Amino acid sequence: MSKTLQQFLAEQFSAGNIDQQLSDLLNAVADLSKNINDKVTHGALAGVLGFAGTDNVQGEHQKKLDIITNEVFIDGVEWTGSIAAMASEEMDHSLSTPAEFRRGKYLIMFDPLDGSSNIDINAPIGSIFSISEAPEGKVTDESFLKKGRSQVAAGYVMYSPQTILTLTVGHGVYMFTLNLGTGQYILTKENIRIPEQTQEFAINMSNMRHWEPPVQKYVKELLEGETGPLGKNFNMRWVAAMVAEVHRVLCRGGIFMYPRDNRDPSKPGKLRLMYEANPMAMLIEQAGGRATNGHEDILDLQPEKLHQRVAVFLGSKEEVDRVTSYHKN
Ligand code: AFP
Repeated sequence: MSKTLQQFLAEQFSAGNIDQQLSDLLNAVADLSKNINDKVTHGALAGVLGFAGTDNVQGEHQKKLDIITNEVFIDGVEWTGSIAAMASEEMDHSLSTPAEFRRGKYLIMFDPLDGSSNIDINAPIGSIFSISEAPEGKVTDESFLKKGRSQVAAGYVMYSPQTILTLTVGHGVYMFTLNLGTGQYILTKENIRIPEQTQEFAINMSNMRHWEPPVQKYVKELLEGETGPLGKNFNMRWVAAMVAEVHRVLCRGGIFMYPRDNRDPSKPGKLRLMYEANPMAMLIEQAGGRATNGHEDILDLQPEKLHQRVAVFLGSKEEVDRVTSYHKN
């Protein structure tokens, strides 16, 4: 009989890997993702496509689904009794659990819909979440600013041909496929390992002239293939949704890069540390890969702002080690 997410979480609880509050929170995230999946798959039929006419804290034009999915996340976790507060790409500041609900021991951060530019062209999108322990007493934005290595759980839901929830609670990486008929998430991949070597890379090549020299050098070597120093040919992918890139890396290896570039020195990259890079870095390391900002492991970075950006190099260890070493020389 196939194992459901609920069964998996009950086993993790029995093994002492998670407590009841974390189990309840993860079950709630899985449930709310089904709501998001329903809205995403109905698209134009549900009138959820297009721009909302507002901007988020990043100064980005929000899509209707960005706002809708943010509300779905808030409504889906605030009542669990598992969280003290939450933070989101779509909210300027963190939100403490309303007084009507029991305060829990965890903080949750999320990008409710990653890949917004893919929404209106029916390309892959996803939700990313990160969970850590809350401090005693009042929670502020600063309470969230802990190194990624302190996360207790991280994961994403990818909305694509299949709806797949990928999760780690610090003891390996597991994937669950949503059975639309029964509404259950079924375990379909376990103890995922990323091959140390790869012949596949992902980067937005249109930004090449803005990259720093180590990235210019590395990508040039990738393009030289077997005629260059790496001695093998590489394939390229770019899906424009981090969830889809990370999913591919977990499934078959590869290196995904979103480096800092010289366009805007105030923005050391496009991706956000707290609710994109950190949760993905936990998944990648738990699967035997590596994730750095070009200089050090992402999980060891001390956050300074809730919405700060970071350069990201993640995936097969051999290639992430290589491009990171180029930053040292
Ligand atoms: P949007 O949510 O604005 O589409 O950005 C998605 C993202 O943050 C990340 O998921 C992608 O890997 C990356 O940006 C794509 O960036 P480009 O639009 O520069 O290709």
